[in-house]
Formats: sequence, C-alpha cells, structure tokens
Amino acid sequence: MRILIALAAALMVTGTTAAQAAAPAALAAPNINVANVQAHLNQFQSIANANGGNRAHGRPGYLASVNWVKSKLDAAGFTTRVQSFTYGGATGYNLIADYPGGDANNVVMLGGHLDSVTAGPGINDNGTGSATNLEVALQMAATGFKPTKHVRFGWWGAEELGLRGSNAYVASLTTAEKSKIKAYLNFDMTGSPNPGYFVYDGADGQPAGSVELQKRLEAGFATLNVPTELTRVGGRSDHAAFARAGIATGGTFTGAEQTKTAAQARKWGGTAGQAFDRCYHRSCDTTSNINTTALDRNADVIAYALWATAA
Ligand code: DPN
Ligand code: ZN
Repeated sequence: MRILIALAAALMVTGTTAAQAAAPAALAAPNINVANVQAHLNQFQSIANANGGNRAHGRPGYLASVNWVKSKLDAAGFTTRVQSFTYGGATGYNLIADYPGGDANNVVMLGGHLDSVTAGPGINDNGTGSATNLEVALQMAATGFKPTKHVRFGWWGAEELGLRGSNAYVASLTTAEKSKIKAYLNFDMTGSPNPGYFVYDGADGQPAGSVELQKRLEAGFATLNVPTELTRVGGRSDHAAFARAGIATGGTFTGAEQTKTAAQARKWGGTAGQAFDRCYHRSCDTTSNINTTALDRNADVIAYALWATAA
C-alpha cells in the first residue's frame, strides 16, 4: 500500500498564478516491497544457520550480520562505519550508516538492534526491525530521495544484554552531536506471528517532540485502516538512551511475550489468550515465526514516517 503525503506548502503560496497554484505536489513515500524485507530475513536465518544457530553478541553470527548489512549499504552509496565496544569480555559492534546530503545540523535517526539472544536466530527479535530499516535505507537511494534533513541509521549490538550498543553510541556523542539529532525512531519486533499494532507512547515521560512522532506513526497506520494502541516500552529497547539524552523518540512494535486479549483479537485478528510471539527468545524464532502482513504494514509505516520526518 502506498501512502501519500500532500505537501501543504504548495497550498500556502499566495499571489501565484492559477497554473502555479494547481496540482499541489505530492511526495510519495515508497511502497516497501515486503518480499525484499523477507529476503533480508532469509539472509539473517542463513547467517545463524552457518554460525551455530544464533546471531548473538560475541558470537560469529553477530559480526557476520554486521558485515552483510554493511555490504548492502556500501553498495547503495551510504557512508558506513562500525563502532566497537566491549561488554562481558567480548567485542560488540554498532553499524552506523549515513545517507549522503541533508542538513547536518538537523539529523533524523532510525535504528534497531541487530543482535539475537543465544537461544536462536532472532528473526522476529530483531531481524524484522533490522531488515526493514535496511530495506527503507536502500529505497531512499533507489528512489533518489533528497530530504532536507540528514538521515542516519543505526544497527545496535548487545541489546539483549542490556541495551549495550545503543548506550555506547549515545555515550560516544558530544553534547553538540547529540543536540543535532532531532528525532530517533526505533523498530524492535515488527513481524510478530500473532501481531498487535503498537505505537510507542510519546507522552510517557518522553522528551518534547515524541508525541509528534507518535502521531505521525499513528497517521501512517490510519492510512492503512489499521487500529493501533499505545505502548510504554520504557527501558525495554534502544530508544531509551536517546530519550535520556533529551532526543524525541518514537517507534512501533507488534508484541513479544505478553498475551493478546479477546478485545485485541477482535480488533486485529489472531488468537486471544496466546502470546503475540510464542517464540520470543526461543530457538523457534525463525523465518517461520513471522506474520507477513504485520511486517509489510510496519515497513510501509516506517517509510511513511521517515519521509514525513526528514522531508
Ligand atoms: N527489546 C525487545 C527484546 O529484544 O527482547 C523486546 C521488546 C521490544 C519489548 C519492544 C517491548 C517493546
Ligand atoms: Zn529480545
């Protein structure tokens, strides 16, 4: 589904000729092809299969995941760097990718964690956010998107061991660098097999600007006619370090170990009395553990939110 953003600016011009005022420009966020996102998930599964069944911090499947995502971004023209940190006696890695251009004093960031737990390949948690952010980045380049703001992506290490990578990244920034980041959008678990459609609650003690991000994500789902609920992710994912630094944060989530209620099943379909993700942190979090419709809807909403925030 394609989501259109009408540019209000085209309608605000006064004293123009009829020809100039006609046909307000529409900026189209691309329709993200879910098959491309699924292909990236298959790659993460293959990496886990070849590396002892997981992509966890300190294990070879993690660095293989970083190197593979980096190769795709490098080929698309992103400026990438790998930031290392140490946790639990092992080296961890964050992958940072900058899209060329835009106002360097006005930065929009998207991120999600790339590591899995040791128990399994981590395809829903968080192959989904990782693969979708990758595909959205590739589509920026493929469509020649020229946002006025600068766009940066982060794939975080060691989230599963206490948000270590995102904390290390934010701690590495100077006060001036932090102040240039105007928004951080986090995507962690966007294809749960018994999905809910949750948007991070921007009023939950979050910095100024977070409610605007929440409303933008809600607007994306509204365009798809998908009802949403607010969720308080608190310190359970990588937006937390950004929020503590005073950066506006937002995100979407399709649910983890919690149980879908009867009311939620009526609203969203799926199975009441069952977890949103029965394979949460288990070996069965494979490519079979994905609801493709939820993955697709979240991908389109993520593109919608990025195009609208960075435009
Ligand atoms: N941070 C997720 C994990 O990696 O286990 C779980 C989670 C994501 C929980 C988003 C709440 C909201
Ligand atoms: Zn997890």
